[in-house]
Amino acid sequence: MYKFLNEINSPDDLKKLNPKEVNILAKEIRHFLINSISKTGGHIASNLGVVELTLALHTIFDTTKDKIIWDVGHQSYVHKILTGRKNVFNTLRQYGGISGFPKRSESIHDHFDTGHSSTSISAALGMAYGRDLNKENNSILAVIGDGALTGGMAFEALNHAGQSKKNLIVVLNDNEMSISKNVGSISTYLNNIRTNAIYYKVRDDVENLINNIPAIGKTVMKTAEKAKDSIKYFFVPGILFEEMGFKYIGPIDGHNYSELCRVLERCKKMSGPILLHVITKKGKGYAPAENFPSQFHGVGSFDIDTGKNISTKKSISYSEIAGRSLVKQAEKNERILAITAAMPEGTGLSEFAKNFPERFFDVGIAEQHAVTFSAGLAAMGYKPFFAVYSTFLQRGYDQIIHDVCLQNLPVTFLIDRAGLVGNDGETHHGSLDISYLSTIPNLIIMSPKDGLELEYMIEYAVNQEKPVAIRYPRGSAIIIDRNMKSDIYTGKGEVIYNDGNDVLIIAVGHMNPSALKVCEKLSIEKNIKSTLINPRFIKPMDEELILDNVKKHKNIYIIEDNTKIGGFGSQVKMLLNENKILKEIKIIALPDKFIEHGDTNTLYDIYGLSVDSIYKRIVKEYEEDIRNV
Ligand SMILES: Cc1ncc(C[n+]2csc(CCOP(=O)(O)OP(=O)(O)O)c2C)c(N)n1
Repeated sequence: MYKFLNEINSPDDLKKLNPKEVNILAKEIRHFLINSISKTGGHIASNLGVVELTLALHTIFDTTKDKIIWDVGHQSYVHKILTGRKNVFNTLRQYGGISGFPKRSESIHDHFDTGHSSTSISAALGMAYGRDLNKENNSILAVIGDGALTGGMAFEALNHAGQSKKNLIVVLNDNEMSISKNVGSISTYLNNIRTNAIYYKVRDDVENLINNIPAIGKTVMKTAEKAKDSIKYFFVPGILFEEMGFKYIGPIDGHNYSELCRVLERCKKMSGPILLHVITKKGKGYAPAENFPSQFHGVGSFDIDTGKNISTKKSISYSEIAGRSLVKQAEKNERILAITAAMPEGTGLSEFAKNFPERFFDVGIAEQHAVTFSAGLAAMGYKPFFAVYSTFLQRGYDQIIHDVCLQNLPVTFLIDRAGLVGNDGETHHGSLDISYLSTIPNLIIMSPKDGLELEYMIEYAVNQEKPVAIRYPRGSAIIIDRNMKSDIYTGKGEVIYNDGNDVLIIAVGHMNPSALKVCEKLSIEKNIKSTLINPRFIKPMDEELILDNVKKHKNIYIIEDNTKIGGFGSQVKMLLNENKILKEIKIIALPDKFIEHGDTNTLYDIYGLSVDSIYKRIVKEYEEDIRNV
């Protein structure tokens, strides 16, 4: 079907093509990407934007020895296609298939695993030092987007790299977008360079002209340079990077393959740290993605003609409930503020941003800054709510401890995507947060059993003068009982099912709806009678409720979608130990490993957290227990 793509099985095959053929190949790759991602879902817009850039990188460099680090890594699909993974591309992000991010375990062409943003320059610089210590000779490149450049790590790395004088190429892929429109002063700065690109061309021509005037030309230019700051700042694009010790090259057209090859070849021969500024268009070549790059950042399966999502219409998500509840609270309390680190849509904050633009802050991909920024707002008497994915909050760990909890400031963390997130896999699962948050003094940690309870918890948080964390999962919200009134203000957990004392289940957060089904099934199919507790509070735990019920039961299970180490279950075990209660507690939780990518239902099944697997385990152990009595 594809004249050139069919023959591409490694970068060596690409190197056989002439520029005209590569331009046809670029079209074929776009067609292939759109078709394939329309079925598997994935990060389409970013990949359509880097087709020519990736082709040029693989033409000029040899990734069996040269190292390219893809920041975030969501834009590495073209790289995957060119490096021998085209024939398994239909397995992208599926369980057992290839990952949506670079993986060293997947290919010799992947040199560093990514998923979280802004790491590439640090990793590349480390590799550059390693290369030189080894006395090796190869090129090392970091490909970083303008969005990822808003992350603090990127600046720390630029600061170090600029002084290091190491041979290192930073390719800045500037498409003016993060997931949403990019924010911040660096973004404005890049925008100025872009809009002045024509002016710089004129400037180069004038400079050449003056230089060529016999006798005085060079002197005139030197004098101009000496008058430094004002003139130089006016004359040199990318002066910020130059002043940091980089050689700035650009801006160049990121969709012009031949130009890219020419410039990359030049960069390859230069020494010291180089910043190559490349301008691309997110979604290039597919109108719906070009027109709506945010919506096409990450997609499920979609109809190619219309661009419409074809997965079944889901009910309201936890993120939407969180966003709407916060709007509701903010209407009553003008001290409520909302903060996001570049994820206004994903975290459900778009409506808040629209309703209260002056009380909404998108700080860029800067979670650590977002936490301390929130602490500052709280210190001024405000009620900041930082909505953030569980996995990305890991970035702000010390800030939660040092800047929020140590000072007992009333910042609320709305922790979205807690638990397994599915196809994005290892780098994105929110499987550690109960463990990493529970150790922090002063922090109230809650997890709602359903969408309705999430609303109550947000209202509860508004009324606390302490730090609060509320963790909830990705996807459609379940409502167990619309009429259920919450007595959350008592600070207590609740019994949500009780038809006897054969088995006790304590389920954290959204494990409750599954546990409820298990209880009903146990009763109907096996006549095993059970009690189900929703603890609501992970910390401080409702010790009384738990101890009372533990005493009444023999078969006790704790279910949580968090790693078993340091999770809620291990804290209950500690509680029993401290109270000298010698009872076996069985923890159904995630194992101590990084969980791979795949559909969440498949993963829940594999790791024993689906209704079916919980039910089977309890029945098996219960029946064994009866036999052994
Ligand atoms: C630490 C962290 N926070 C948030 C994200 C979510 N995220 C994934 S891609 C992205 C935007 C990246 O923008 P940019 O680097 O410009 O790449 P583009 O998609 O525009 O090519 C964000 C915010 C992340 N991957 N890592």
